[in-house]
Amino acid sequence: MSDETLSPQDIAKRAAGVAAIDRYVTSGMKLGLGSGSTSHWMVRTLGEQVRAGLDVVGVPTSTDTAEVARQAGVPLADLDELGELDLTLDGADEIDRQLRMIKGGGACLLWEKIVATASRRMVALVDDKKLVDRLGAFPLPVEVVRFGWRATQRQIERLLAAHGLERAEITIRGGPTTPLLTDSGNIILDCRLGAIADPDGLTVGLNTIPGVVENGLFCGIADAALIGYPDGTARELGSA
Ligand code: A5P
Repeated sequence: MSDETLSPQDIAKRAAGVAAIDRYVTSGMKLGLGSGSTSHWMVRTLGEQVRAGLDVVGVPTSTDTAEVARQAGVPLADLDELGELDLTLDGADEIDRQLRMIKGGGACLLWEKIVATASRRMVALVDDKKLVDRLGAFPLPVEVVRFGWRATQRQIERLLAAHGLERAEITIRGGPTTPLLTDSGNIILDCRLGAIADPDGLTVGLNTIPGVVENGLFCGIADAALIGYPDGTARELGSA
């Protein structure tokens, strides 16, 4: 894709996705392959390197990424065949300076968290607009089972109120009649919170609610972030 057809944010995403391969990937690695447009730049670049002789195997974090990887010629395997992965490279919707993230804008948070935590290292690939002082402007996705989802939503509202977030607005992604289903067949509740004072406490609390499968707060998971800029450069935050 030529630069004329890309927005400055897309150029920044491409910068992070492309630079990640050169910076972090070496032959023999078992890789977690993230989801979303930034990760797909990374997967396509990985495919070019595989065609040039790089020997890696990837575990996709969504059916979409599996398709992009197949088209790019990246060898894929099942997570349970590979055991612990060397590295996961994945995007994010927001990231703070402690490398805590909101993920799940593409509804892939469950597989993304399973794959990231099955990896020795995780590097977030983001454009510069994703770096925030405080998480929460991006709606927090919470994946819940379909059975009794309104009861689960009420429990989430109670928990949010206990975290000082009583004005949170929660919507079911896709709407109640045609909800979006995740790759695991669950639904997503998007929680508009504004600002999250205690992401570490909130992620633990959410995951204790029956019916919640996983939430989009990723705390203590990323080792570093590679931040892309519209001038085509990328810089590391943290250390992988
Ligand atoms: C997918 O569920 C998300 O976690 C993505 O990683 C996130 O939405 C980032 O997407 P972009 O790279 O397209 O901004």
